[in-house]
Amino acid sequence: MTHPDLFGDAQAATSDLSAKPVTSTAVRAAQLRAALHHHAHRYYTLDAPEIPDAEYDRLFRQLQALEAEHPELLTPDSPTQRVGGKVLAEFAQVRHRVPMLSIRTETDTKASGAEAFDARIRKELGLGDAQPAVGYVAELKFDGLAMSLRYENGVLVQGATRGDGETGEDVTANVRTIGQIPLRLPEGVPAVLEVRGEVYMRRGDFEALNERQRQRIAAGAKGEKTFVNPRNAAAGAVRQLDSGIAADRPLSFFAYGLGEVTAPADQPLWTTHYDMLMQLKAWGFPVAEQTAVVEGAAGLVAFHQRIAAQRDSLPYDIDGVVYKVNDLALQQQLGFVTREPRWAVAHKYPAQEEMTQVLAIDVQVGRTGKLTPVAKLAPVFVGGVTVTNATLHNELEARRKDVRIGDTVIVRRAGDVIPEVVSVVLDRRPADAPQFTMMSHCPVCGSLAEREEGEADHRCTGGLFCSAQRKQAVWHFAHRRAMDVDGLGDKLVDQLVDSGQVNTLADLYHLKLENLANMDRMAEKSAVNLLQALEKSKQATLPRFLFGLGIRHVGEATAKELARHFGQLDAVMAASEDALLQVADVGPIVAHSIRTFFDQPHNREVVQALRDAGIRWAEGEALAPTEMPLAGVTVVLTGTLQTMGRDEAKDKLEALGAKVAGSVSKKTSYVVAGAEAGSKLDKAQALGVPVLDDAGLAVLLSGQKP
Ligand code: 5U1
Repeated sequence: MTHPDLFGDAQAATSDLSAKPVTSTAVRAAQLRAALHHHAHRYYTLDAPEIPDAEYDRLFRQLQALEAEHPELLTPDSPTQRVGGKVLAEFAQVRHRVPMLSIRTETDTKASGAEAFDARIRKELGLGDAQPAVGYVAELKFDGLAMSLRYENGVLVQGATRGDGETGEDVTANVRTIGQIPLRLPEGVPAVLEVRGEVYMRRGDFEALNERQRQRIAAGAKGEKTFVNPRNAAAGAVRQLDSGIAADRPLSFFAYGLGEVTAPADQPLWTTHYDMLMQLKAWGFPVAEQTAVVEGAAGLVAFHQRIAAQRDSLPYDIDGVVYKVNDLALQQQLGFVTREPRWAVAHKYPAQEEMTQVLAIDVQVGRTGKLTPVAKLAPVFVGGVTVTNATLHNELEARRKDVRIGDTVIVRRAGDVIPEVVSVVLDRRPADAPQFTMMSHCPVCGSLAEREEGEADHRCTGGLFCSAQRKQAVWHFAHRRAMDVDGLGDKLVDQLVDSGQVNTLADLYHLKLENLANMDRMAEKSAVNLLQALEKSKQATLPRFLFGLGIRHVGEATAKELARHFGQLDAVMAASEDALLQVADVGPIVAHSIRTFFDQPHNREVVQALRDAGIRWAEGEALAPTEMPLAGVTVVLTGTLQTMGRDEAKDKLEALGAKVAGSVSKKTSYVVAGAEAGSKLDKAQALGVPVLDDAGLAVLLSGQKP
C-alpha cells in the first residue's frame, strides 16, 4: 500500500539536503523537520521505512545541532522533541473543551451481548422488524489509557489524559515522545482538531522493557522495578514527570474518536464514523486494521467471534471490542445518558488477568520425577475459567518471581495457555511470609530430591519405586496420542497403582473384570469397556509404542523419527548413541537418554512383558526421510474434516513423511480446510497456498501431490 505523501515533498527535501547548497538555516531546519516527520510516520505508523535507521539518525542529529546553535528555530512540532528531557514538578490541569466521555459496558460477555446492543439501538430508533439492519463500526477495545491530542493549525500543542472526563492532566511532553503520534499534520486539516484514542504498549515492547529493567536491577540500579502488565507500564510512562524516562518506554497509539473540531456546520467533513476514522488514518494517525463496518446484530456477533479467535495472537492486549452506530446523524439522534453515548458500547471478553491469593505451594512429582512447585490459589475467574492452580515451574522460577504462601498475586490465563503467576503485589505481602525452598526429599516416596548441575529442575531419585512416577507413567502410556486406552482416567490409575494391582505397564494387560469391579465408582459396563479398550490398544504402531514408554526427552515427534529411521523396535533398542545421533532432531541429550533407558534391565523387561501381553505393530523397513512419498511437503490442517479427525489425518500424513504445521506461511505446501475453517484458510488464500478439501486430502494420503 502506498501512503499519501503527508508532508509535501519530503523525499525531495531529504535529497535537497545533500545535493543543493542550503539557502538559509531556517529553510534547512524546515526541510529536515519535514523529512524526519515523513520518515517517522513511515517507520512507526506504517512499519515501512524508506531509509536505514542510520540515515534517519544522521538527519536527526543535523537538526539537533541546528537547533542547539539557533534555539529560535526550535518549534514545538520538531521531531527532536520526541526524545523528551523536560522534567516537571507536577502536571498542569487541562479542562477538556469537549468532555471525554466514557463508554457503556455490555454486561453480557457472551455473543448475545452484541444482539442486546443492536436490540436497544433499534428500539431507540423506533425500527420495526421489517426495517433494514443498522450499520455499525466495530473496533477493538485497547487495554491502555485514553488520550486526547489537540492540534492547532496542524501542530500538536497538547496531549491530555482523560482524568474525570472534564479535567485531565497535561502530559504533552510525554506524548511527544510517542513515535506513532504525528507532531504535525498535513495541510488542510481543521484549525482545531482534537483526536482521541488510546496510548498502549505492545506486548513485545513490554517484554523487552521488563528485560531491560531486570538487567538494570541486577546491575544494582536504585528505584527501578519491573512492570506488572503492558497497561500499567503504559500508564506509568505517560504519567512520568521526567519526559526523558517516558521516551525510554516504548509506547504506541490508536485513534478512535474526536473531541473539539472546527468544521463549518454546513460543510461536514464526514457523515459516518468510519469515514472520519479513514480521514484520521489518511492524516497519519494509526487506526487498527481490524476496524470494520458491519451490518446489524449478525455482523456484530461475527466480529466479536472473529476478534476473540485472534485475541491471543494480536501484538497488543485488548479487553474487548467496541460497537458504534456508524451514521453520525443517527448518533446525534441517539444522544447520551449522563456521560455515556447511547450509540456505543464496549463488549468485553473475560479478563485474562486477575488478582488472587496463594493459599499454599505444593510440590508435584512428574512422570520423569521432576518436582514442580504449584501455587494453590483462592479460586478466581480468569480467562473464562475458574483457576485454582498455577505452576511455578521450579525452585529458581518460584524464587525469581518470589512467590510466597499468603501473597497476593496477579494470575494470567490467555487462551488455552496454562495459568501463570505474573507477579506478586509486594505491598500486600504478610510480614512473616517465608521464601519458597524446594524440599530435600520427594514428598511422595521420600527418596532424595536432586538437582543436576546446569539444570533448573529438582528430581525425585525414586524412579518407579515412587508411586507418583508410576502413576504418571501409566497415565502417559494410556494417553490418546500414545496407546490410546479409552476410559483409563487419572483417578482410576491412582486406585490401580495405590491398590498394587498395577506396578508396571504390562500389568494393565493382566487386569480382569473382578479386579476392576472392586474399584470406586466403577460400573460393570465401564469395566467391560476398559478391558475392550485395552485389548484394542494392543494393535499399536511403533511410534505410539515408543512415545508411550515415556523415555525422557522422547516426545511424539522424536518417537516418529525413531520409528521412521530404524523401522523396528529391536533396532532402536540396540542403537548406539552415535547411531541415534543420525536420526533427525536427535541431539546428544536425547540420544543419551534413549540409550540409558534401554540399558536399564527393568525397562527392557517392561518392553518384553508388553510384547508378551500381545502388543503388536507393523515393523517396517528403515526408510530415509527423503525417500518417503510426502517428504518435503508441509501441510496445515484447519476446520472440521468430514472423513477423519485432525489427529488421524496428522498421523497419516506424518507416516508418509509430510510435516504437519500449526500455522500457514509461504512455505506451506497445502492447507487442508474442513467445515468452518477460519483465519488459516483466509491466510492461505491471501498467500496463494493451494487449499485442499477431504478429496484432496485423500489424494495426498495416497502418496501423491495433488
Ligand atoms: N475503540 C474504542 N475504544 N473506545 C473507548 N472506541 C472507544 N470509544 C470510547 C472509549 C472510552 O468512547 C467513546 C464512545 C466516547
